[in-house]
Amino acid sequence: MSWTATILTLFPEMFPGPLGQSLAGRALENGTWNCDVRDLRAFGLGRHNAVDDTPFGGGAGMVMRADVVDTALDSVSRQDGAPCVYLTPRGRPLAQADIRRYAMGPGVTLLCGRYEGVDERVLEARSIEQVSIGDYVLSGGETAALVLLDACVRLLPGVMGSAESGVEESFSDGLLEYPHYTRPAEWQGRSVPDVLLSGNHAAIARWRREQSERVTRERRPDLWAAHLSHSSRPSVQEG
Ligand code: 6GU
Repeated sequence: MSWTATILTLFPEMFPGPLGQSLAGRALENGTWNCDVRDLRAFGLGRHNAVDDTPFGGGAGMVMRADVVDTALDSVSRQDGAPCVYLTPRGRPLAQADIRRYAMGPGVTLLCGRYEGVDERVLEARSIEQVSIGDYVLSGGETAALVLLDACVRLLPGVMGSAESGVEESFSDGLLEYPHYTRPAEWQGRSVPDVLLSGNHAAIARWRREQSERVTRERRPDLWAAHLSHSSRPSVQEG
C-alpha cells in the first residue's frame, strides 16, 4: 500500500494542484503516493449542506462545525499510525523533523480549515495535531497542506535521485546551505570563489561548512543558537 495523503477540504479541486507536476507528479503517477481528496461539503447538514455556523460569543466570521468535521473524519479509513493534522496559523511551527516523521509513516490525514477555523472540541476529542507553516495568514489551510505534502513526498523512497538524497541539505544538521555556483566562472565581473575551482576537496568542504555557518548566523540567529546548543563539536568560527 502506497503512502496516502487523505485531504479533507471545501476546495477539493485544489488537489493535487502543483503536486501533479514534476517530481511529486511522477511519483503520484507511478503509485509511490496517493492523493485521496474528500469534499467536506458532502458531510454538511440540512438542505444547504451547511458546514459552518456563527461563533458562540459573537464576532466576525464563521466556524466549521465539530459534528461535520467528526463525520468527515469517520469516513477516513483508519490507516494505523497515520497522524491527523489540522493546518492553522494557530498551530506549532512545522519543522523538517515533523516532515520526516510523517514521511516515515503510512501517510497523513490533512484537515484544511476555511473561515475562522474549526470548533476546538473536535480537535481536542481526536487529538489532532495543529501546525502552522509560518507567521503570516493564508486564506485557508489548502495551500499550507500542499506545502506540507511537497516536503513529505520528496522524502519518500525513490522520489529523489540518490544524488539529491538529502544528506547535505538545509536543516539536516540544523544549518542553512552554503551558496552554489556553476559556469561561467566569471559573470558580469563576478568570479566564483577560487577554492571551488581548486580541486582541493578538503578545502572545499571546509569552505562550504564556514559559509553554512556564516549564513545561518547572519540570517537565522534562532537556528544558529539551536545548532550551538545541540552540537558538541565547536564551529569553524570558534576554532
Ligand atoms: Cl497552516 N493555515 C492558514 N490558514 N494560514 C497559515 C497557516 C496555515 N500557516 C501559516 N499561515
